[in-house]
Amino acid sequence: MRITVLTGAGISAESGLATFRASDGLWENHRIEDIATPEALERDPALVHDFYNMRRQKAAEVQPNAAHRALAKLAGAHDLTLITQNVDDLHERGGSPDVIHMHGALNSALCGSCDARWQAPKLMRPEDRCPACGACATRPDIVWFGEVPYHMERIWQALDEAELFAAIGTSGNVYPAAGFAQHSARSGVECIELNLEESANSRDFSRRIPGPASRTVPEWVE
Ligand code: BJW
Repeated sequence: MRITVLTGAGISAESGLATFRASDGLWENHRIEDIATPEALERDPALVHDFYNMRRQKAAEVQPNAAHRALAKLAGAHDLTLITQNVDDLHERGGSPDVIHMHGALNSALCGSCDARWQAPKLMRPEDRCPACGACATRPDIVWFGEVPYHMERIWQALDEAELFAAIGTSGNVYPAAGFAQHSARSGVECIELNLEESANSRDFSRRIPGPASRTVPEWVE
């Protein structure tokens, strides 16, 4: 069966990574909408680098959970396209062979001048220089608000070819990902939501499986 799965911060919550919109999901009193922008990097590069340095360090300390591992198992049994909004590498470390990171990756650095990419060091600093062109314009390889998410062509194709779409642990607040269920439902594709709570777009799903991902995802995959 052709299945497309979208994951969000909720799938990594039980591994110990904070979600964005929970009451404890703030960064030094900043909303994610105020810090995850190119303008924020320009305004206060040290603050933005600190945010991603902290998250890179935390992501390296935690382990994939049963939900990440269950999706790796699903890939072995079906034609699965796994899209994540998450910038951690827990899907890869949980055994998933091919993960589409539509919002980028913490372990990658990007040159804002020449678009070169390289392995991010543990601590990125505003004064770091690009190894390719030498420009002092390095940034985390993350898709911020107002920027175009990565791999969109491949994603729309996977959505159009899927027989089943599932969204796991995402609040449905951020587009274009928040529109995937509606897009799929309009083509008659069955849409399933696995989430601790109702999301902003729960109405677009024909079935909801409530509960923590570490329980619901392995049960759903079985
Ligand atoms: C559990 C659980 C457990 C917890 N088990 N579940 C007005 C209308 C429509 C759109 C716009 C608009 N104004 C602006 C826009 C566009 C904008 C947007 O959507 N803004 C909104 C605020 C309205 N979007 C963009 O700018 C995007 N680009 C774009 O649209 O380009 C145009 C274009 C698109 C396509 C083609 C061509 C052109 C870019 C968005 C970039 C988002 N970046 C971020 C930060 C960077 C990454 C990072 O730092 O990590 O990505 S924002 C942040 O939100 C992050 C996440 O990936 C993303 C989604 O969050 P997520 O994963 O849903 O987390 P939470 O915390 O919100 O929810 C957690 C969920 O888990 C909850 O539901 C819990 O219940 C659940 N949960 N524990 C199961 N144990």
